[in-house]
Amino acid sequence: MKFIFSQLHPFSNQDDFHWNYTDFKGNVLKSNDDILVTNRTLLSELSHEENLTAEKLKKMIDDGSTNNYLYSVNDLISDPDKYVFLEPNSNMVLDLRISKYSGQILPIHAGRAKQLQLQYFGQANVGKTLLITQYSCETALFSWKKDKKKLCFRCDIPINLPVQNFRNKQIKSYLSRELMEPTPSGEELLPHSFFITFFDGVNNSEILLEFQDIAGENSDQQFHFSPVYQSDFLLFLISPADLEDPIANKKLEDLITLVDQTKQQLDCENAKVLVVLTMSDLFLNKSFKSEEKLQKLLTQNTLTRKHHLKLTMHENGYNMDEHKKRSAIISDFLENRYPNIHTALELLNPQCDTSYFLLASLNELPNQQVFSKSFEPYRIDELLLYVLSQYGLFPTTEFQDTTKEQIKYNNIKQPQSVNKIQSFMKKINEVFLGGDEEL
Ligand SMILES: Nc1nc2c(ncn2[C@@H]2O[C@H](COP(=O)(O)OP(=O)(O)OP(=O)(O)O)[C@@H](O)[C@H]2O)c(=O)[nH]1
Ligand SMILES: [Mg+2]
Repeated sequence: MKFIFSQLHPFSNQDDFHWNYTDFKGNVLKSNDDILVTNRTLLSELSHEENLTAEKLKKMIDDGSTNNYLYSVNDLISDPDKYVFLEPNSNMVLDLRISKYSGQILPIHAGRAKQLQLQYFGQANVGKTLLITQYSCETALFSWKKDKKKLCFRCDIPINLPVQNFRNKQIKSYLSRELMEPTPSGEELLPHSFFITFFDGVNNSEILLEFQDIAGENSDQQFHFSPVYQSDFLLFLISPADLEDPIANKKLEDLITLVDQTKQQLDCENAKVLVVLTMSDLFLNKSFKSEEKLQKLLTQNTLTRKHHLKLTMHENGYNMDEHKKRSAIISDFLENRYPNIHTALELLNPQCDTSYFLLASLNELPNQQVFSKSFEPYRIDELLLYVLSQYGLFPTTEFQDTTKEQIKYNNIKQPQSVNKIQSFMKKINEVFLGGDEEL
């Protein structure tokens, strides 16, 4: 294949990335010295038909067995500011970049756009993987246009890679409406990466947004070098079961305290904590009926589904007044009902300005294997739009007449009748129904 560079020049070591990129193991990549390059053909030859994980790649790099497959950029020719390289002897184009330190294949805009990391966190079964995967599969929800303003949200992971991974498997499950397995603790969790551009009518801004998952069972084993403490936002997901079950509640309190202590030890300025209550449908249960303000919140969705999910509430920009009101109600609910958890959470952000969200990926109790085709998630848009609005990548609307906005709310169905089995649902049964009701 012939490859044409506009200004051929030998690559220089001084060429740094425009922005640092932190890979999924927490290594900070600063320049082309931190990467190796390859292409899809070489990768598939290297894999020998086996599944090629980042860990395997890293091992091969360390063994020196990738020599004819992965190249150091010093030996190559490149075009300044472009992240595609040419091997001068064979004229081979090398357009995939790999972290030397972790074996991760990098997203297209790694080093080119500012990276924003959203680390999902929380105990097992709170809905982390489903929510991350859902964002990956519902990107159209976040592609938005109003007047001259425009938000584009697109996948940044190189397409058609000759590798299988957990991320792809989860996406397949979601699209076929199958429930996912709990994330195994040894699983390789690569980020879901998106390149986001926002045109505000005058200027264009861009960002490389990455969602990072974690296996819930490992959440209390994240120490100083974990990406958990390098991320920009720590999204602390909490399920109703975490709160109501006394043993899970104590475990949650300990986990929050552990995060607080580690942040203190690290003097960690990153990882601003956002608190996310998940599975909002379970808050409609009778044990929460006395929480009137919370119940009212649960009747108002921001999304509707025709064929695709669509924004209703925040279609003109993120409504910050509404956000503050809702956040205060959720905070009060936690303070009154679970003061131990609330106090611990408030201490996580030094200014005690924690924002609280309430959402549901499914908004219904799934049966053993599948969830319904027409399921309507509850307010999943808000978490992401809030983060984007904090970086000027989505407009905010403030001091609006929210009574007008409320007309646009989409009323929520009551939770559907529940089918049997599945340990997760048994647990829910024990916590909320006392374990004696027919599921
Ligand atoms: N009722 C209800 N169940 C949900 C909702 N969202 C997720 N679930 C269920 O919660 C269970 C756990 O979801 P996951 O996304 O696998 O949870 P996780 O936090 O990744 O769990 P680990 O991987 O073990 O850490 C699954 O069985 C989901 O179907 C929801 O909105 N409502
Ligand atoms: Mg998971």
